Amino acid sequence: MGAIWKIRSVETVFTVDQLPGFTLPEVVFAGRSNVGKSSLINRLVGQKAAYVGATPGKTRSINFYVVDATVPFTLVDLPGYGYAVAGKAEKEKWAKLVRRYFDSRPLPPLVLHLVDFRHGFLERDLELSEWLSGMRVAELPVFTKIDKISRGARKATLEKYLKNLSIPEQNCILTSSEDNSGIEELRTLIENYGRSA
Ligand SMILES: Nc1nc2c(ncn2[C@@H]2O[C@H](COP(=O)(O)OP(=O)(O)OP(=O)(O)O)[C@@H](O)[C@H]2O)c(=O)[nH]1
Ligand SMILES: [Mg+2]
Repeated sequence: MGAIWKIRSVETVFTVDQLPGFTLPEVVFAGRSNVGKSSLINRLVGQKAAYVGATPGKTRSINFYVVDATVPFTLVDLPGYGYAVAGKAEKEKWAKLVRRYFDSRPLPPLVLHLVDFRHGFLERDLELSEWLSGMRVAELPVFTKIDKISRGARKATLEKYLKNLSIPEQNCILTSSEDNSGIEELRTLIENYGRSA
């Protein structure tokens, strides 16, 4: 068990001028709407800090959670990528805000790209990866909702998703906010990043 995490403060950002200055190493939760970004943050911090909903597009702001741990860091909850119902204007607003967030950081944050384990990399995920790499932002895949796939099928499922991608299997973290799978592993990864950044 890692040390207990405690949220020191929360900042909700809707516009570019509200973006907070960089103070601590940052870990970003990116991924399409409804993939489970907010649920995973809640699990990691052990409290219901982020708003979770059954309909996509729940998080419309960038939320910064400053966490006190052995070494403090900030968790950054991005609004879902490509919220299905959002129109063109809403998408452009998303892109502008998120781009300005990345541009404003002196250190590239650790970006966790959350991918639903029931679906693997969908078109929208590939689009997000391309968009991030276009900004020279490196990402690490974290699968969510693995409780939806039976244990026996997980290895083959992961292999299938990674087949045509240059991502080593050992770099992937499989998580569930439902049954806590992979949560400790992810906590350790984040703490180590916080220490080394
Ligand atoms: N079974 C299962 N359901 C999950 C898991 N994580 C999230 N969910 C459900 O998936 C839905 C979306 O979760 P959120 O955490 O709000 O997803 P999000 O990525 O923050 O969504 P947006 O803010 O809309 O971009 C909710 O109904 C959650 O209860 C999981 O690990 N397992
Ligand atoms: Mg959310």
